[in-house]
Amino acid sequence: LELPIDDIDNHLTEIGFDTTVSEIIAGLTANAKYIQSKYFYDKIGSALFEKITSLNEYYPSRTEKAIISQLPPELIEDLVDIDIIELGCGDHSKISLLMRRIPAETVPGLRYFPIDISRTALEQSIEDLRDLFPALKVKGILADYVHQMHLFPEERKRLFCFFGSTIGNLSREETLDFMQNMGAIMNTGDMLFVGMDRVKNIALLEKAYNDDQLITAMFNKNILRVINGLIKSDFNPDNFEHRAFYNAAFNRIEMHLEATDNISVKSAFIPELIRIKKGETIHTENSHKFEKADILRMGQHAGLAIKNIYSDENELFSLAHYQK
Ligand code: AVJ
Repeated sequence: LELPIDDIDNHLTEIGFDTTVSEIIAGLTANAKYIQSKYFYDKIGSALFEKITSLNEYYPSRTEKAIISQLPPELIEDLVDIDIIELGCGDHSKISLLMRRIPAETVPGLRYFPIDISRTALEQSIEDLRDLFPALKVKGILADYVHQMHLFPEERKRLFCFFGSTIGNLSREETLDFMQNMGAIMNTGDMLFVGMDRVKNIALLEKAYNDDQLITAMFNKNILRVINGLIKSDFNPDNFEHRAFYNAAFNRIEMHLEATDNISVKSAFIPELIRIKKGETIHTENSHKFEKADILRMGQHAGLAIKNIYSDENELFSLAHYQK
């Protein structure tokens, strides 16, 4: 199978700028204000997130990496002549750990398709992967993997990788829809790895989103700069404080930006001002945590078999292995 190398297919144009603008403005003018967390990841946001992943308090990344490095050899041996499709590649560190385990003679038979809505993240991933594994065929897909599953290549057996507990950003309902859609597009033999952060001690969870160096606070506030660029608005991030806490009713960390004053913001796309009262918050992220029962239910809902759940010894984090 020959693949045009060296490129990124851009499918974001199919979503359209108008949709993006009206989606953002709808969130900012709603009763309970919100910004979707996918807007965190511009160049600066992606760099800040990468910094978060190496913080002492932020256990998920290093824990998941350790789990990937220790996947059983029998599983790795099966990864021959397949397409590896990574949803939301972010930085390439996790897929690199997996690739490093694959014998060099097998690598030319693999194709790697990172899919992300961030061009920066894609370009960086592709460049780094090519440096590390010159024999690997790589092609980036610039797209929203939740809504554009029809773009996944389907000529060969596939391993879908959804690392990093990114799935935790979806609502419970969206998660089930996502799993059901994945189950529907997967063919017999296709595999799905999903990284999931687990329900645990609340103090440990809250500390992971309130680090001492305030990097998470910067990451949270940066979303206002991203929004300023997209809807031509004049948010001043200094008018907001970072809030992150565990919501036990929903098993999730919530991040908010709390206004320290009464604020009015203008956007070039709407005539009226966006008004935010002192103490009011803009909800920027939900990061759901999963019980073992959730992991099993998600497989059942998708019509997928649960081959295994790989976890660290403290069950801080799990990598679920589903298969059709
Ligand atoms: C990339 C979505 C997994 O929810 O933990 C990190 C993002 N937000 N610190 C998460 C994040 C604040 C992260 N995910």
